[in-house]
Amino acid sequence: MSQKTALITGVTGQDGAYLSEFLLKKGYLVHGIKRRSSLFNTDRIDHLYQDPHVDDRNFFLHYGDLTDSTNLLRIIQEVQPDEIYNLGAMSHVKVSFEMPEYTANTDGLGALRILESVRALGLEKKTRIYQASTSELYGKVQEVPQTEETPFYPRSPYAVAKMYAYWATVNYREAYDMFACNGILFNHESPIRGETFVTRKITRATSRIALGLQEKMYLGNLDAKRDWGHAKDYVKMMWMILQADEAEDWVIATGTTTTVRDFVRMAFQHIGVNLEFKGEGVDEKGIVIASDNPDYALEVGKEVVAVDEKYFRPTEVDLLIGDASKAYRKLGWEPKYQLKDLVDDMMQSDLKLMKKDSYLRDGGYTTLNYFE
Ligand code: NDP
Ligand code: GDR
Repeated sequence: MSQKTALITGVTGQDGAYLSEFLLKKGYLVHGIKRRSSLFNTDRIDHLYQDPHVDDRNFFLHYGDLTDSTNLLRIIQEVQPDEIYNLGAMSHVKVSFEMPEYTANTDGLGALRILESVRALGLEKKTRIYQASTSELYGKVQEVPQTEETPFYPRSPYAVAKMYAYWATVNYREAYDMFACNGILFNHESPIRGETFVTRKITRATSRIALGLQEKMYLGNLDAKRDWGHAKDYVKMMWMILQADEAEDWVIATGTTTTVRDFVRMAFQHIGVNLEFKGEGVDEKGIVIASDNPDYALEVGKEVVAVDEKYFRPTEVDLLIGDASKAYRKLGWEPKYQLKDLVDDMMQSDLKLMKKDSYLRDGGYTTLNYFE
């Protein structure tokens, strides 16, 4: 079988990084689109980087942006991909309320630009397209658990933009017989999750509190429930979706849901600390009630979690829990990670990373001001 070529938008993101490594291991030629930025933005894929001056490369990066049609068209023409994974997005739900137009342009029209480029280049029969759709489409609870048939009710500019992309994907499949699929993925996390998503914010802050680098963490809605899986399991499913016999839309989820509050408890349990939550609404606090790990001893009675309403969203998604039985049945979906494994993986990694910060602090290598 000849070597396949994949093009990944959002290659510098959490999923882009895991998917690149996964596809390279499968023997693909992998091309990724990265944005120009004033600082290096390739931390997550630096281990895959190959010197452009050597032969036999299988990983290539192109500058580009989902808001730039001609750039996308040119890259797709050059690369002639067998598979495109459209993972690029302004992916933060809360931020989308502050940047609704940019979010619509990138997350909504960006998907259209990819689909239309493939069609304009006459690649409809060659190129298979994966669209990164999301459980945020379900928004306000209509039914639980959520399946491929559950109606959508988006609750943020992000979800509204992703809904446009979802239907554009379905429409191009039906109108032009393209192999274009939506993966409706529920939240998936990892040690390389962006630091402002709630799970990573919690594991990072818990580690910093344990090491005495920070006093407490401030969070928003502790009652929100999410179906959290591990990104490593989920990128494999993106690939399987494009290897299926037919182009379809798929829910990928673990089928269990947990509150933000319980995720915090689990992160502290990892370091041998038990928390109790007291109070209600903005007055709710997470207090240490027992601490039995001498490495990370925290004083009993210490307040380590507080609520700050600035993290509340104008419209919230209260409860997500997915039913991935179609993917279990037809694709053989079998996640390796349970929630506890995910929390342990993230905590181990963040404890290591934050220890670096404490060594720097103890060594006196703190940031200086430019004019001092
Ligand atoms: P990240 O936020 O980690 O990564 C997003 C990627 O998109 C980054 O590489 C980012 O570049 C890039 N990007 C942002 N804006 C643009 C733009 N205008 N043009 C081109 N690239 C852009 O997201 P994840 O890896 O977590 O998610 C991948 C995709 O899956 C996203 O589309 C997300 O909406 C969707 N999704 C994610 C879920 C999750 O739980 N993780 C669940 C369901 C869907 P840079 O690094 O320069 O910022
Ligand atoms: P989400 O992820 O909005 O589900 O979108 P996020 O981790 O941002 O929020 C999950 C839930 O936690 C609540 N929350 C907080 N969230 C953040 N970020 N910061 C806080 O301090 C905080 N406190 C409580 C939120 O209100 C929310 O209910 C993610 C993204 O990856 C999307 O791109 C993706 O489509 C969906 O998951 C599925």
